[in-house]
Amino acid sequence: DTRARFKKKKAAPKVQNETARVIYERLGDEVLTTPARVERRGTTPCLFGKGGTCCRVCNMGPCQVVEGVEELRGVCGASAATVVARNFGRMVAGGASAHSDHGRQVAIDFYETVHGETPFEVKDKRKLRVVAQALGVNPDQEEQALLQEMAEAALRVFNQQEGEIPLLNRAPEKRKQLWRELGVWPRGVDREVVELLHRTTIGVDQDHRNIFMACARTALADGWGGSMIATEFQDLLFGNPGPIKARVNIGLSVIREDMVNVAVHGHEPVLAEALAIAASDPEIVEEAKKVGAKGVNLAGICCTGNEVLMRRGIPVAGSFLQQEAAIATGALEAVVVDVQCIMQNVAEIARHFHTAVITTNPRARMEGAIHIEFDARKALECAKQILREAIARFPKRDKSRVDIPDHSVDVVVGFSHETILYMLGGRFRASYKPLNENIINGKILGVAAIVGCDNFRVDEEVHVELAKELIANNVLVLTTGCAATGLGRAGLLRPEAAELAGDSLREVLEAVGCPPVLHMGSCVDNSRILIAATEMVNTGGLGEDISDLPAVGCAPQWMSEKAITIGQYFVASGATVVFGPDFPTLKSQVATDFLFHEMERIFGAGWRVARKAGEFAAIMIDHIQAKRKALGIDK
Ligand code: SF4
Ligand code: MSK
Repeated sequence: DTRARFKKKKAAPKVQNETARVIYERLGDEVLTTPARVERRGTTPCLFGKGGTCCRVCNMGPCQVVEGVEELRGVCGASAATVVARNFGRMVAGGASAHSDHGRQVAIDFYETVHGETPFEVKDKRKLRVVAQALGVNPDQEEQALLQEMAEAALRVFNQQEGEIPLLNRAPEKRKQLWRELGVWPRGVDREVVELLHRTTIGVDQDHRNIFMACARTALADGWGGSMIATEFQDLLFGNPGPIKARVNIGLSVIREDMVNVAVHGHEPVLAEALAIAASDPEIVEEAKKVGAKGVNLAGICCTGNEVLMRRGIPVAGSFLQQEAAIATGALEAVVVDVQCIMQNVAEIARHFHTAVITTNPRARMEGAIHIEFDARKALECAKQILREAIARFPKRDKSRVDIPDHSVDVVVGFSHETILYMLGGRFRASYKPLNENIINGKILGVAAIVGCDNFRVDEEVHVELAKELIANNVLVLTTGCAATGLGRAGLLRPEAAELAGDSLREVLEAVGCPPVLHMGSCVDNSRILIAATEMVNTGGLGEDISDLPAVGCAPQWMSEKAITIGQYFVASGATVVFGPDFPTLKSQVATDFLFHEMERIFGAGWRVARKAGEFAAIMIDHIQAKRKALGIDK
């Protein structure tokens, strides 16, 4: 039977990531790790599910639908294109709700902060007026009134029922006109997500084209709404990232043998910020010393890691792929989690060590975890309570089981769009013109974004090979999310990596001391890429719209629904994206043609799919060359 089959297979998992591989090998069969689960399940998941043609939105199904076979439509008569579009729409709604619920929490934290209810304060005063203007708030008013009005305007982005989300006004004129003509300018995040879920229930929207256009509107609500609120208000509260040196990957300077180690894992930085403050509190340091440690050391995982890396230089132990491996070093006293990308297997791995898994958010609890609820209004008390739980675990650490492979690597991070403007743009003219001039004269061929997750079902680190190929061809690479951590592990976030770039890109990078791959933050920070692209048009004078730029995005190892939403908001904003190693619509040619070709006609950008690094690079470089030709700058 299935159970016996699963048990019989011995784990010999393929692991793309060297650090994780070393640790997993040491674990052997002791614990059922995620790669072992992949191995035991086999390599071929359900093809209907994978290709998007399994419908289970009503109880007459599930219906597995085959395109072009009349008898194999859904019981209700649904075509493959409709089923695929509905499933895709539900992914977009899921992804948008995740990032945007994060954004909403940041807006609430900001509201409470400006009303004096949290220990935080608004750190970035320079950016205040820029964000106020983007929200349609009059920046020329007394600061406290301005802050309160901004807090209310930020919350309205989510619950507004009619009208337009104001942040989209930042986009180039031509794009705004297009969104209005197409009727895809989102009204409010909540309305768009709920409407998309409604449309994709049984018996509502049955035109795949209409569903895909609703996907575009919902995704725009996320990118230019919820995610942008998250990015901008986190910057206001915790500071705008600037260039900072740090370390990534598991290693002795990241996970410390002589300290209480606490991994912060998830997405919303407010918890990690509070933990960072509490970790240096003399009272907490003293308590750590009493149990024989030198103090409390924080290390990041996934996007919480990227947030504190960008702003505080706190090291990142790992991306999504390394969450189990970090625990299996045997040296983590606690993994503190909030929301998103925390695998349930984390609790299973932790059970074999002295590590406490501490959930902190009422939206995300886990079996086998301790729950200490985090409330931003009592941020420091909560953070200290969490750290005390970790400190209490330190004496239980079994030194004979501690093994920390020393693979950590130096990185330079903190490339917010303001930093890029300063370093590669006009330091004194505050414009992207100098960057654009280097694009026009061909020193920089174009710009590519490598974003998104890493994925246990992909055997190789596609991000790394791809980035090397792109920079060798003089393409400047921007990165966010777990892809950024992987590129850091490979040493590509160091200025010295400029030596891997083509001659002309290297010349530009060496003049300013930039790495060839610029870490722009967590996955909500893809909104920074939207702003950078907009600024290249608005202040840099390269083309009239984002779709004119020699720029392209990709998510070669996407895993989360959030990546699909990100891809869709890039496409609707005029940036073509390449996803891989597969795509959730491929079992309907009709639906896929719409996304890959018809969207290109409508938005000037479409979706593509590739598997291997070389295929990604070829598609992306061809796309950049085609845009250069259209701009008349192909030399
Ligand atoms: Fe089947 Fe139609 Fe129900 Fe979907 S909505 S499960 S295709 S009957
Ligand atoms: S954490 S969404 S695995 S990037 Fe943002 Fe990483 Fe993807 Fe989660």
